[in-house]
Amino acid sequence: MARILITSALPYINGIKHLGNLVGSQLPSDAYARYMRARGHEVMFICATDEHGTPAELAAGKAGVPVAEYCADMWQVQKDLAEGFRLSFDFFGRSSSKRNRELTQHLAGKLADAGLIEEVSEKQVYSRADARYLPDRYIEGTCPNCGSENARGDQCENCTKQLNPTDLINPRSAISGSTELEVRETKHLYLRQSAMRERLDKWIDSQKGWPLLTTSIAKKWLHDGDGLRDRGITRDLDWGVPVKRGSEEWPGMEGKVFYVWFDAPIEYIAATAEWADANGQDDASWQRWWREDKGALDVHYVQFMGKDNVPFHTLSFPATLMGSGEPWKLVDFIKSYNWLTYEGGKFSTSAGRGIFMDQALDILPSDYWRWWLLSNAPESSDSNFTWESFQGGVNKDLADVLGNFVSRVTKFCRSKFGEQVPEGGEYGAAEAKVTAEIAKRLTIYQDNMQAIELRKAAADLRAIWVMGNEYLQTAAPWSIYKQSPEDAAAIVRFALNLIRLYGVLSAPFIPDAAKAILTAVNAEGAGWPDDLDLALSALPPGHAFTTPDVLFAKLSDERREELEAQFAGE
Ligand code: B3M
Ligand code: ZN
Repeated sequence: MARILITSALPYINGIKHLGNLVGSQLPSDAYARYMRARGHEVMFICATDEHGTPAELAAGKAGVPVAEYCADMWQVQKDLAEGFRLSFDFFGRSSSKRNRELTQHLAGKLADAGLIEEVSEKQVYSRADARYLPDRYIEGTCPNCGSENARGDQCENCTKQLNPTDLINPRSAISGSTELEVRETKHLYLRQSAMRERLDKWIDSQKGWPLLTTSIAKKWLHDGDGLRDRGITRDLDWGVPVKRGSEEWPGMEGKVFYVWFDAPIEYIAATAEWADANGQDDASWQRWWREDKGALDVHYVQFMGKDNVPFHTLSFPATLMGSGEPWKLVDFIKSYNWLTYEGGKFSTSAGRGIFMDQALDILPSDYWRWWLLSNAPESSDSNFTWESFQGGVNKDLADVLGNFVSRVTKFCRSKFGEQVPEGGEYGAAEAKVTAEIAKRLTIYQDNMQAIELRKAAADLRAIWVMGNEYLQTAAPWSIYKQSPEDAAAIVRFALNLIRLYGVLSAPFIPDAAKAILTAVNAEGAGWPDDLDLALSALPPGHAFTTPDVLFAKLSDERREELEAQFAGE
């Protein structure tokens, strides 16, 4: 048994996330966490809302409520949606928590002690029309790296380059659109990432088996020209973690806050402390996940995120933790995702294009979405959501393959033998053959789950469902029954055990259906099939079950067309 720490990138607080956000970190991390728990490992699975910075202020301003109130409300909304999608976080925290404030100030103090923070008199963009400084997302313009016209002051989403507001060509205010901007001097703290370049380089080289997407992005920013620049870690904003050096005031930094990307990843740790607080546990209980001097040496730490977040997790956050000189647990494996597109284009909040988490749950239960999203996860390249593909996934995989198998077997059994596992007959060559086939594919499924190749793992799972269908089709208990009820009984017994197996194996992907299946066959506590032969005779003759309702309803062509039109946007 291992100890596995899993974090999902923290969703920004500034609104309800769309399905592309969901499949880019929270959902795959959940499937992985569920799988690891099912295999008997001790798992700590953490997420939180990312509440600071300009996006929060801008969204609260738009909603016309104070930012603290906006964040509190939106945290609840996001938490409820996470539950709606059955995301099994051990804790869903808030980056605005007291724990995060204290830990962020603590780490900044340690970095300063280590000589890794520099006070810089800096040029910031000031907008006369808005009467304020325009950090990060308050300013937009053309990317000096790729020419995209919608780069923001902190990063270009198109090419992932981290930027400073003064880098932008033709800058404009994101608040008023004003281009009457001027550059003023103000004092800020910089994290001397450049001083840690060698340590980071060595550390990245020592990481075995990181996905290519992750390593190439990290290496690019480490070596490309000015890649690893010192980063400003403070801002002229009201909302955020006040700049302090540990618990001491920081002369000259009054009224400033830390940059959102400085405190957000620290919240992974702080949220684990919040988990301890919420459960009446002491500091030792969260430190054993995060401090190598307090028991975290044997923890395996996996992070999930969209690819635009990779530079912050491979460079900035490790720089913070390493630079502190304290033995914090660093990430062991970073799983990063490409983009999900919607009907060939971008998801767009402003144009109402694409599907958002709340809308999705109004249309269909979470398992339908989980299945399509995970079996089409943008793992090796971008993926494209289309209603047609979604309909195919629902109707073919879930309804025709899994749902139909469960329904045919239980209904046939009920009509011929009653609602209990039938007695008589014995498993023969056909059962041995399909058991061997499943065993082979199950090993591949497990390997893919272990490697977090979820799209491939979903294909394996589906293949295992198909094997049951093919077995049933060939064994044809409905025709055997006339000559030999005994032989039909053995087939049905085997098939009912397959249903139980499917309940266990499917849980990381479709937890509600998996639970319904296991409840129906009266095997809620069923564990992972370490011994497949045993697992396929776990339900003994006489074991009672209940025939479940339809597991998955099909999506009709008319309904699909309706949804297509509804979500087409303007
Ligand atoms: N909130 C960025 C995003 O939503 C960000 C992730 C923070 S992880 C520490 O893409
Ligand atoms: Zn760019």
